[in-house]
Amino acid sequence: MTSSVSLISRAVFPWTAALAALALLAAPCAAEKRIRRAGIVAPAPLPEGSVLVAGFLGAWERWDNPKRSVRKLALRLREGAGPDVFVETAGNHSRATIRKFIHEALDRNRDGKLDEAEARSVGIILYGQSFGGAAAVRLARELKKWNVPVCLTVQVDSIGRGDHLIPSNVKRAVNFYQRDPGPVRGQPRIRAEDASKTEILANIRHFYVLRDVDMSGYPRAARGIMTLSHWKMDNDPMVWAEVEGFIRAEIVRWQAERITGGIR
Ligand SMILES: [Ca+2]
Repeated sequence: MTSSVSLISRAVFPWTAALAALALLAAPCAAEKRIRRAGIVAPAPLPEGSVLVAGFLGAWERWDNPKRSVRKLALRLREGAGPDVFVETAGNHSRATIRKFIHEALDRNRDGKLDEAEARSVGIILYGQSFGGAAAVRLARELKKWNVPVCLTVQVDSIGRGDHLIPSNVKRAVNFYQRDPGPVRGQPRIRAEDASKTEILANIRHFYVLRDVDMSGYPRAARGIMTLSHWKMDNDPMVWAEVEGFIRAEIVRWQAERITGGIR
C-alpha cells in the first residue's frame, strides 16, 4: 500500500478524514491477511477443461474478507458453480501464491514445466478491484511467460503501474472505472498490447458524485460526506452485477467451446 499512500500524498484535496479511513483499509501487512497455499480450496492438478476464476482484493484487505465485493462475488460464483468451476480470492500482494498454484494446477505430469497442452488445459479468468485490478493484469502478464492463455480479465477502478496494457495472452478484457473529483481515480482506458489477439470488450465509466451507495460494509470512518468515489464503486452492486455477468458469460463460452470443438 506504500504506493497508494504516495499516490494520496500527491493529492491536493482536503481529504484528511477520508485518508484516515483509507489508512484503516491499508493497515500494515499482517500475515493473516495473506492467503496461504492451504487456503486455496481448488484441487491441483485442476481437472482438464475446468475453469479457474481468481479475484484480487485491493489495499491490504484480508484475502477472504466477506464484506468486500471481490470476495462476495467469488462466493456467489462458487454457489452456483458446476463441478468444473473453481473460484479463489487473494490480496493483491499475494499474486505469487496464486501464480504458483496455477503452475501446480496445470503441471499435470509433475515435471516442473508446462507443455502446450497443459498450459491450455484450464480456462483462466482474472479480476480485481483497485490494486487488485492491477494485480490481475500483472498475473496475466506473468502467465504469458509460461504461454498460459487467459480467457478474460476484469478490472474495477484499477490502480497500479502498467494496468492499462493488456498482454496478448488475454483473449478478452473489460475495465470499469470512475474519474470523479478526488485523490483516487481508476485507470480510464485499457488497451491491447496486440489488438489481433485481445478484444477490449469495454471501458465502462460510472459516476458517484450524486449517487448514494450503501457503505455499511466499510469501516465507519470511511462513510459519510468524505466517502471517496473509489470506495463507493467498490460497494456498488450495479458494478459487481456487471462484473458477474461478464465472468459468467466467459465461463459459459469456455464450456461451449469445449463441447463444440477443442479447448481453443
Ligand atoms: Ca508438465
